Amino acid sequence: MTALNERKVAVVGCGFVGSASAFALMESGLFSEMVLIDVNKEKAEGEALDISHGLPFAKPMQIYAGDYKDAGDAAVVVVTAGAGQKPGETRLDLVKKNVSIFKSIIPEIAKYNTEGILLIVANPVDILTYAAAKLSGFPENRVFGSGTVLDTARFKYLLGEHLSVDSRSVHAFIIGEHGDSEIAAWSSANVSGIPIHDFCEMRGHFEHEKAMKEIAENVKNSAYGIIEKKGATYYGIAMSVRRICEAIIRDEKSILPISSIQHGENGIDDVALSMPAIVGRKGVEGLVPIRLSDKEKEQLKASADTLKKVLDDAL
Ligand code: 6V0
Repeated sequence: MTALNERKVAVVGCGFVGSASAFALMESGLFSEMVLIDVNKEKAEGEALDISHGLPFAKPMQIYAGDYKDAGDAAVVVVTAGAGQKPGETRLDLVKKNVSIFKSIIPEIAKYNTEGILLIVANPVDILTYAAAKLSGFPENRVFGSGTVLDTARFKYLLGEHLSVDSRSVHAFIIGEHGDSEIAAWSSANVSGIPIHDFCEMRGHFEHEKAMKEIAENVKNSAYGIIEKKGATYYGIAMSVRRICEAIIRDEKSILPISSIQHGENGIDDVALSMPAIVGRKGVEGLVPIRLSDKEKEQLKASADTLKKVLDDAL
């Protein structure tokens, strides 16, 4: 068993998402060592060099391309390897390809690293988080997915724009699948403690139903729109990866909607999906039971059922 280096991160998969995440992590100053791993070693080497050349403007660290052995002492292993969505494809369409890639990657990681945290980013992230937990044999608190952290950021951004207020003062979650069945948890949404509808009215917006529908649809379809225009999404997820790593490494116990295996909460069992959770150095330290309306609970259950069907077919 290799002792962990608390200041080391490994990024597996150096495509758009992996390289953007590596760049964001370099800038974060959270780590002093980062290994990049990709089946295409040259790509990993190229990214490591390119990102290293920014170091004189950031904080010193070692960045290099390596293999799974080099990830043995990483405190966090970020897994972005896998095919991305093509225009028109859903995240669930990626299941077969990416589960098969995970069957080769995860046991390799777990062979050398037994103590670190596995942060799953590749899609469909909920299915792959479940698969990674089973394939690694790690305790479940140490295997979780970026889940709806990105969708929640999109939600806050859009609400911030709609209400002309700093998106960081918006408290609202997207929960469930990171994908088409996700749910905007409106009933608990607020701006600095003021219920969302009250704040909307303060800002001169009174057509709540219409605005809620438009904003939730916009969040859900964001990735499709970006992929249509530029072929992939990566900056938003890179910042999400950075934020999650920050919560872990600094033991912040921040509440983030990561994807983890559920055990009976809201009547959902043995499937990974996103609910707000406390994230710290031990990984997932507990779920936060935010208030949900009966309709939101039903939608969450339906989201879990969708994922469960895919899981049953995929694993
Ligand atoms: P990409 O640019 O095709 O990069 C994928 C990388 O993985 C490539 O460099 C491949 O060489 C590498 N790879 C493939 N197989 C292996 C393997 N067996 N071992 C090691 N490396 C391998 O895709 P992109 O970076 O755009 O997307 C990566 C994944 O992230 C996809 O599944 C996306 O759908 C997913 N995203 C997840 C998001 C989230 O919110 N969770 C957001 C955006 C994309």
